[in-house]
Amino acid sequence: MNDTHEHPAAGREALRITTLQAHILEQQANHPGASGTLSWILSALSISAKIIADRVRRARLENVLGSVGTENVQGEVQQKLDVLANDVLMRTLAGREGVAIVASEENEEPVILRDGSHSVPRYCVLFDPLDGSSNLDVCGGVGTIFSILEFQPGRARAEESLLQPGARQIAAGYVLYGSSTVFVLTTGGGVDLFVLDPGIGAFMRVERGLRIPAGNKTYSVNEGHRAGFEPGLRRYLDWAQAHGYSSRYTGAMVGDVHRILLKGGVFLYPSTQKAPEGKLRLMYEANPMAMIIEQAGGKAMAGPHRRILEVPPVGVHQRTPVILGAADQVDAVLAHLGP
Ligand code: AHM
Ligand code: MG
Repeated sequence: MNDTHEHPAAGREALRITTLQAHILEQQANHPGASGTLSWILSALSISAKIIADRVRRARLENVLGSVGTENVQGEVQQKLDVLANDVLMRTLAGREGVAIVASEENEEPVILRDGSHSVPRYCVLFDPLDGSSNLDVCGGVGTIFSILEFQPGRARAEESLLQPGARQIAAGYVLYGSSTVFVLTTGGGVDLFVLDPGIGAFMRVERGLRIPAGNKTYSVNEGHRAGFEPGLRRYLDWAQAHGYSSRYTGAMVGDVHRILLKGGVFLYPSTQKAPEGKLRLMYEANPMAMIIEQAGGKAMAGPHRRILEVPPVGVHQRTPVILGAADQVDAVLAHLGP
């Protein structure tokens, strides 16, 4: 008699143990034509995240806090760990056959690793290696943000492949180096959450298909810039304060977006009189976060009528205003803005 029994974990996601690596292979199996190239790139990003997490944790002990005394292409002071994290990502991605071009906040020009004359698709990987790095000196949360686009062979200049609107992203994600290290990933079929188990050195899947909750009366914006905000945004802040809203702002977009993904609310980095395009970079900050937020049921806008994902890119380091979060909370902001 055949008396085999199905283990309860076969039917219940909560009982399964799934690493990021296994998750990536699972996703690949759902796309029968997939070459596995993208999976290799995601695995390089996961290894980079583990190395960077380790460096961030030991930064004070190894005396790698503080600035290197140089500025990046944005004219911002580079922290030693910005440079270190950038180097880790460059070195892991350089070894992956499927990566054609790498573009980073820390490099003025994209790095062309390989051309596209190859039988399988190749990809462009764009990233901010250590977002919010000024938080490092005070042990605050920092993160890595990445965006993956398909390389388009046959263009006059290889770099032109990078200038695709965010709606064309193949995958996007971030890693938050906080009280634990979390990896958030979307490949266009929802948003999944992984936590690094330091004991075994693997990212473990802890949640699938995240949805941003509605009804959280919290906004996240640097109110120190209020005097330079457009009148509609100042009206929104007055309205929110009169209606019992709270304010939360960590100074690292990754930390603020992660809170909003799990708890709701809205994050803003708007245009100001001094910085009409805002501060955040479209290609490796706003676009990947916008894809994640939309995949989790939220909204991500560059202005009253334009999704971030539809902003036409003209340069790798261009900036964009950002309003993103739970759909109800983004709508509340938009309702106060001018036409
Ligand atoms: P960075 O990429 O140089 O770290 O700058 C981006 C960061 C975001 O993480 C954060 O939301 C913002 O800058 C904070 O800027 P501000 O200090 O102007 O509020
Ligand atoms: Mg940044």
